[in-house]
Amino acid sequence: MKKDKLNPKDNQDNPEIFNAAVLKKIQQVRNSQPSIEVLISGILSGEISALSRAITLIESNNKNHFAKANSIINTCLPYANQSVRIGITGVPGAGKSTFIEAFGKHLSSLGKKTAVLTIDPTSSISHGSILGDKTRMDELSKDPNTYIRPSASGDTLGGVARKTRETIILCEAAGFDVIIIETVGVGQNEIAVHSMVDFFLLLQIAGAGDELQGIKRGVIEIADAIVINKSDGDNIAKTEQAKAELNRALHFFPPKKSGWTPIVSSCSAKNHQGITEIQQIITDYIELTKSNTYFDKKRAEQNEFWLLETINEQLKQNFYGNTEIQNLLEKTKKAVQNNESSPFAAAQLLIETYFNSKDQSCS
Ligand SMILES: Nc1nc2c(ncn2[C@@H]2O[C@H](COP(=O)(O)OP(=O)(O)O)[C@@H](O)[C@H]2O)c(=O)[nH]1
Ligand SMILES: [Mg+2]
Repeated sequence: MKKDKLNPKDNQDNPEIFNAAVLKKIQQVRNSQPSIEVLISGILSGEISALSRAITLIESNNKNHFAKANSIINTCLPYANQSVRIGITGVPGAGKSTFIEAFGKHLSSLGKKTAVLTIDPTSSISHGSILGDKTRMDELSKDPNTYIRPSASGDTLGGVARKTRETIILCEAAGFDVIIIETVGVGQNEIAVHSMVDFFLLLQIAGAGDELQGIKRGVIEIADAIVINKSDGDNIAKTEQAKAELNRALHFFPPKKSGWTPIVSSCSAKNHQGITEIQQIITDYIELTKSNTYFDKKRAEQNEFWLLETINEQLKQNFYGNTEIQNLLEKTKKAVQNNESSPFAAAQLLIETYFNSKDQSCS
């Protein structure tokens, strides 16, 4: 049998050979990882391979990658902020991906560079296709002006959202003019996406009923435009009716801080109809909010939100990841269930134990 130099068993009698082979392998892997400087200069000159590698560092849960990712983001930050960030939400099957394909193609024809990021923490559960899902956006992915990046799946919403936000910064530094974030409408997602975009678009389908579309009052309240998709064939009449109903409903909402009145529109993403009108709505919004300073104010508020959100997220992770707390929490849960301790007293005890364990690890 042939000896495998990388197999320790085959090299027991000659550890030098084994060590040399391993060292060479490690060296090769190290050499294939570009330095932070190379990644940064690649991103700033719009190289997609550098951008993709840096995003992979952001998405990594490896502690060694955190510092690298942070350093890249901080260096790129002064070059970011120049884009228009658009959030698109709607139930699975509403046509978000089809719409983004049509919209992205249109933007590309105007010479604009678009990055499409998707947030879908549910994808790890459903493992893909719902109602003829078009997540791959085959046509758009071939467009040289467009970059499509699905989110890291199987993470917490907070984690996915933070990584997406950092990815936005890198895409902007790489020269993308428009950043589109697609998210599945499940309530919590929209709030996270709303706090990272300038314009929030809700995609609906006519006649499905609010219940089926999972549309909560809160989502309509944060939408800057509600677009009824699939306005084609037999659906056109239903779309017009739905538009009228939505317009009536919107009258009952208080005016927005942005000074913008939300617009109800329709399109057929499949037939590429109504797309230029939607782009005009977004352009009008950006013009208005830039002239009344809301645009910059909102971005500043979003930065503050993410500062606090990140602190909350990391404190929580550190607390629940602490082994002493994990053991105590299991016991405490039982005591609380059996009414042997009040939830508040038990929480207090857990938090004190956590801080004591931190004090000890610092001294
Ligand atoms: N008739 C019609 N079908 C559409 C339209 N847009 C999307 N679809 C179809 O609806 C299904 C779901 O679309 P998809 O873009 O994957 O929806 P998503 O889950 O919201 O991203 C697919 O079969 C699409 O071909 C449209 O404008 N008209
Ligand atoms: Mg989709």
